[in-house]
Amino acid sequence: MIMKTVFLTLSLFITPFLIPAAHAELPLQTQGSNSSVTLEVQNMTCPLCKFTIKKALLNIDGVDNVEVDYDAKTTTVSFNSQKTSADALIKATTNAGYPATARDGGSVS
Ligand SMILES: [Cu+2]
Repeated sequence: MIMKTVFLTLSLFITPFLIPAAHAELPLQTQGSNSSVTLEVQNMTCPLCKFTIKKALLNIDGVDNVEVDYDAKTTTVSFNSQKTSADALIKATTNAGYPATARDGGSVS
């Protein structure tokens, strides 16, 4: 019983240190290659769709952050342009059932 408590306490203590460690493995070249794009996403019919889209995009290596706006039917993706591309993001949402296009005037920078 005591051992179990000690283990749980240790786990809680160690976890915050494990998360930054995983990020530290990213290569240093990622600096300066951060890009973002806003996609206009079709077929978003209910609020749960945003989770499907988010999951599909976060599965791509190089995607850092995904914000899905259900009301505006857009998704803004932050990604590493050395690892992936706007085309790959569009392909992923399309494969998940949500064809998308890069928003007009929304530059892929
Ligand atoms: Cu839905």
